[in-house]
Amino acid sequence: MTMQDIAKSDDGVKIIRATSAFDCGGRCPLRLHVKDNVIIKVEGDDTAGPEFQLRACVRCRAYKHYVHHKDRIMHPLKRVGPKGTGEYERISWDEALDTVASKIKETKDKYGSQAIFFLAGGGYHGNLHGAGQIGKLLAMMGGFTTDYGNISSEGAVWAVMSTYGDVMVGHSREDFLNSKLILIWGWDPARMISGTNTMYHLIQAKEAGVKIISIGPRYDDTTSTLECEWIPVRPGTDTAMMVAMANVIIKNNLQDQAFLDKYTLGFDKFKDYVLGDEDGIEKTPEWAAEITGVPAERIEALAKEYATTDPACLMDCQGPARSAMGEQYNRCAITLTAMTGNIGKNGGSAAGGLMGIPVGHMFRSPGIPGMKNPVEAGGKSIRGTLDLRDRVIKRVHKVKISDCLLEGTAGGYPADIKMVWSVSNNYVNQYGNANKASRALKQVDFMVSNEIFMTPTAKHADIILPVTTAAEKSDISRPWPSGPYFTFINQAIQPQGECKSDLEIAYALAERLGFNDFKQAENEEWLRLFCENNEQLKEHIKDFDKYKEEGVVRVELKEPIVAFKKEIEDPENHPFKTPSGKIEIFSQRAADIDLPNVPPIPKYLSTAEDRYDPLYEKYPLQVLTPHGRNRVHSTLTNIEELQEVDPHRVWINPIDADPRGIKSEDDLYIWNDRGKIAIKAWVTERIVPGVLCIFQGTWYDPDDEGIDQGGCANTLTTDAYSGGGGAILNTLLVEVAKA
Ligand SMILES: Nc1nc2c(c(=O)[nH]1)N[C@H]1C(S)=C(S)[C@@H](COP(=O)(O)OP(=O)(O)OC[C@H]3O[C@@H](n4cnc5c(=O)[nH]c(N)nc54)[C@H](O)[C@@H]3O)O[C@H]1N2
Ligand SMILES: Nc1nc2c(c(=O)[nH]1)N[C@H]1C(S)=C(S)[C@@H](COP(=O)(O)OP(=O)(O)OC[C@H]3O[C@@H](n4cnc5c(=O)[nH]c(N)nc54)[C@H](O)[C@@H]3O)O[C@H]1N2
Ligand SMILES: [Mo]
Repeated sequence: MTMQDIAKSDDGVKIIRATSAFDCGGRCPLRLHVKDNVIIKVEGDDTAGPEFQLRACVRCRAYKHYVHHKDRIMHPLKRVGPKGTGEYERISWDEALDTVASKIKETKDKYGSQAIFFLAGGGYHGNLHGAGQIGKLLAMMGGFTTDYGNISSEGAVWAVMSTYGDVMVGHSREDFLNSKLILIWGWDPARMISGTNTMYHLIQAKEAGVKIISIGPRYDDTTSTLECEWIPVRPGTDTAMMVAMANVIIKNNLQDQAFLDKYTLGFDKFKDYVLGDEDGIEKTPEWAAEITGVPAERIEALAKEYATTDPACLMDCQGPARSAMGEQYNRCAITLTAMTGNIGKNGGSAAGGLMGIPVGHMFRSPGIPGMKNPVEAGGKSIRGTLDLRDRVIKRVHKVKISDCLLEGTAGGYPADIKMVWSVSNNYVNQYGNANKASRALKQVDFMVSNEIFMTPTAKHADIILPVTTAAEKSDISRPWPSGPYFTFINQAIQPQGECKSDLEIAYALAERLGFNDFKQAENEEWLRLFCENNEQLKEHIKDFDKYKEEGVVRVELKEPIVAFKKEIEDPENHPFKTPSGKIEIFSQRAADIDLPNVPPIPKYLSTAEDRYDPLYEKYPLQVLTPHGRNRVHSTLTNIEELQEVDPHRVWINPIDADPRGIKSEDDLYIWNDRGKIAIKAWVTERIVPGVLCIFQGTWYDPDDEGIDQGGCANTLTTDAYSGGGGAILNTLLVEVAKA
């Protein structure tokens, strides 16, 4: 038993230092007050003075309502009604594990291991207890088929890999103070956190007099908190605006030509495109104004201000990159930062949307590193290639899992899937085209889901294995993407009901399947060994017991971390990791792919489901599907206290609402050819006309007519992906009307 009893008061309340393991990017130290195995109160960080406190937000403040929610799955379940309806009966762990073990063996014997699909998501961000061990077990059993790519940030990853050859493109947040101008471009850290305390550092910069301008389709929480100028832009058109800014910079000869000559490749080709020498169309501010809705004068003035303010910081992110040509937005943002010589410099930025710094990025789920999946033996490496066609040899793109399940080898997918094991994800709800995902899972022979709640995905499983929350197990964790610190999750309470962690499920199954040496160490011992033996970790975590006791280890930075500082200051010895060793504004690797949606220089191109698509006549509204403030994806959606914080409403501008007779709180239907949702209205000028905003993550809940009463954004989104592999979750057209 590893219960921590760090402080004990007379009334029998213990205070446990922990964090949640949610996938929000933050990681906030919590003090969980526990009495009689119940969390009765949650307090935040007290391990530093106010200026260094890692302040928890509304989601972790509601942690006790989540851990002790009445709808927790408390024991193994077997499906007794049709798939998707949620009709289950209680069974014993023995029966559940025997069934799963025999289904694995049966599927392997009858069809081969490739017929088993391992579907793992980001629901749990601890290091020891997550999905990795289930993967390891399946690999030992002969392997599995799985997906490739990242539902979050594949567009941005492709952009930075093609341009820099590196994903570490961030600065540590205190470097904002060194800037003179910050352009927040499609980024809303007040809501999506982006590393605990990012807003704190932005507010400090604002108070110190740094000018901040926000560019995006919504007047979002960050813009309102910082009270900064908002430049409204239509979704999916940022690249056009950036290209026009490049035009203004070139026409006024404001580019840092010495920087471009020394560090970059292919600027001339980009310049030919921008000036119209390539295709006869000059990308002027007037050209961009028609596309973006931003007045030409504003684009011109912004370009000049950005190019003449030194240093200036352009913060692009991943939301706009989750669109039909998303990687071009990040590629073009990088090009602007190169044109202004802001890369590798304090107060500047490398752009690229990922914002990671190389501290605390060493955590991996055990079982994944070095894990050989026999099914993939002989397949091409999925890493290091920009050409997605090379990756699909053995794996399936994340958003194409439904098609793989439905079409199998006949559709060109690597296997005919008979069994699915879903761990810490809500596939039906969170990937494009929920109706198709539901259809696909319904025709799988056997599905098992490890879950905490009866989610829309779990409802498709034949067997559900009840899983513990992070409060019920000890683990180590870290924030992404910024840090720099590590947290210890001390087990606060005993597992609820009969719940087990994924790790314990893997152990129990390993025994049944005859892998007697599967378990390498007791949990706490495992954590200690991991911290002591991991090269990067041991540099920071010098005293495991202290780490555990205090719940957090902070990495002291002597100076702010600045991406590519070495590459800029000492280019001879530190080339960029691209084939040319330079920042590749022109990418030969992209040119070799030779596809129209993978241009070798950053370009704005019209796409399916934009305003120029003929479909726009039928469906004249664009949609944004950002991440909700009161939940983490679909996690916490069912917490009533959090629903009150921010009721689920579609944002609609009065210009679109009035002609349709729509008022705030009206019941609406929103639909396209993929599906139809029911949702209430919020009429607001905080969104540009012609665009709706539906926060993703509410639970898919189709009624008898197939209308999703849960208002799930992904009932409307597509399961297509961009040229760089980005999930297209912010490019879609719909119509809306009163219900
Ligand atoms: N509260 C909360 N925080 C979270 C999460 C959560 O679910 N809830 N999820 C976490 C995870 S896993 C991730 S990957 C990150 C995601 O972080 P992001 O990808 O940054 O988040 P999004 O909310 O998708 O999008 C950010 C902003 O982009 C804007 N946007 C969308 N399309 C466009 C466009 O075409 N142009 C412009 N200029 N702006 C556009 C949206 O209005 C939104 O405000 O957030 C993390 N943090
Ligand atoms: N329309 C639209 N869709 C999006 C996005 C968007 O911007 N727009 N963003 C996308 C992004 S960035 C992401 S990262 C994905 C996230 O999508 P998912 O990775 O599917 O995330 P969640 O919806 O939070 O689902 C996680 C599930 O894991 C469960 N869980 C938590 N802890 C554990 C555990 O220890 N073990 C097990 N077995 N289960 C656990 C939770 O109960 C929850 O049901 O969503 C994507 N979907
Ligand atoms: Mo994500």
